[in-house]
Amino acid sequence: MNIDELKSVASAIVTGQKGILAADESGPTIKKRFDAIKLECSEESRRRYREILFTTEGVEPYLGGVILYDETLRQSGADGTPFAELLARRGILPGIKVDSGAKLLALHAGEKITEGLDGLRERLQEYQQLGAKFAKWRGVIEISEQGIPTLSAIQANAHALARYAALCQEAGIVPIVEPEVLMDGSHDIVRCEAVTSQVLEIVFAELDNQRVVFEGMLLKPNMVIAGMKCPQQAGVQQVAEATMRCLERHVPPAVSGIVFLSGGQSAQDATAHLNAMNLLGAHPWPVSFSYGRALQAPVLTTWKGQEQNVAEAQKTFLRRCRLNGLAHLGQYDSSMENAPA
Ligand code: 5MM
Repeated sequence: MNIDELKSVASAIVTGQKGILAADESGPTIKKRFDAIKLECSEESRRRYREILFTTEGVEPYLGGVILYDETLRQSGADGTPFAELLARRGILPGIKVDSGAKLLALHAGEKITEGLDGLRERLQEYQQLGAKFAKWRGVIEISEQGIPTLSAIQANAHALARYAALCQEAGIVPIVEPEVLMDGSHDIVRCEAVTSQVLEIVFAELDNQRVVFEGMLLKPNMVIAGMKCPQQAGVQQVAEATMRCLERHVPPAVSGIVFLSGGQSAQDATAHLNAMNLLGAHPWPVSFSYGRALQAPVLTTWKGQEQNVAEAQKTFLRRCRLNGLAHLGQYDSSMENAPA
């Protein structure tokens, strides 16, 4: 492991206005997204969709990295250039999702554990040869009335995240550690902050136990936000303050960057929250984005799977990248949403 190299890759991803496009939807997830626009989900339609995103002109200042799925890392653009190379040529680092998904945790009704550690050392070597510079693993923590999350489920997920991160650093790949406290449910923002705090505490203790070097990793957390079914939804400022308070208390300053997930927020909310956090003043780490749905949902509804909509879909994608890049600097304003492209 070369710590300086890991640190320089991690920092490059979040430098300036940059953040990450999470385009690592697994087969079932991308099918769900295509079903919503009534598009057949085939290897070619998935390839074409990712090509539209990756060839959008002008996104370079705003994207430091793109997270790919195994299939996508092996796919190429129309001219035969592998996607990883196509992105790297534009100065956008290719990354890879390496977990194999959240499965039911035994003896823990309603809770999940993310799997994928078996054979990971060997897979990382192959991914590195295919051009991946960083990786991602997502642990999922649900909040519900019946004593969920349990301490043991949090510990199991934190341990898996730490084992994954250690294997990545051993292979010279920057790990993105994603412990996602889901925003499904009716819990309020106070409960979200308490659970997120506990999760981050345990995750960083496990990372430390496994000797993960904080400077050579990125954290991909949820924002502290009320559950989608909670009658009291918090305002933008409240979300920003609670999230930054929680992270500043529980995330070591040595971590190279924070790249939030959007978790089901609307595209505009995710941008507004990021902006408000960056307006709160200096933080110990760059505070940026690693959005999936908040970058892609408007693109999919514009594209609708039809070639005649490609130019408009790319314009939509560029706009969301640019607005989130501005939010990373605290320079976004909601009036920009209606300004001409
Ligand atoms: C893009 O979606 C990623 C993969 O999801 P599945 O494993 O369920 O197919 C997902 O991990 C994503 O990177 C994060 O949840 C962040 O995406 P959002 O949409 O929450 O910003």
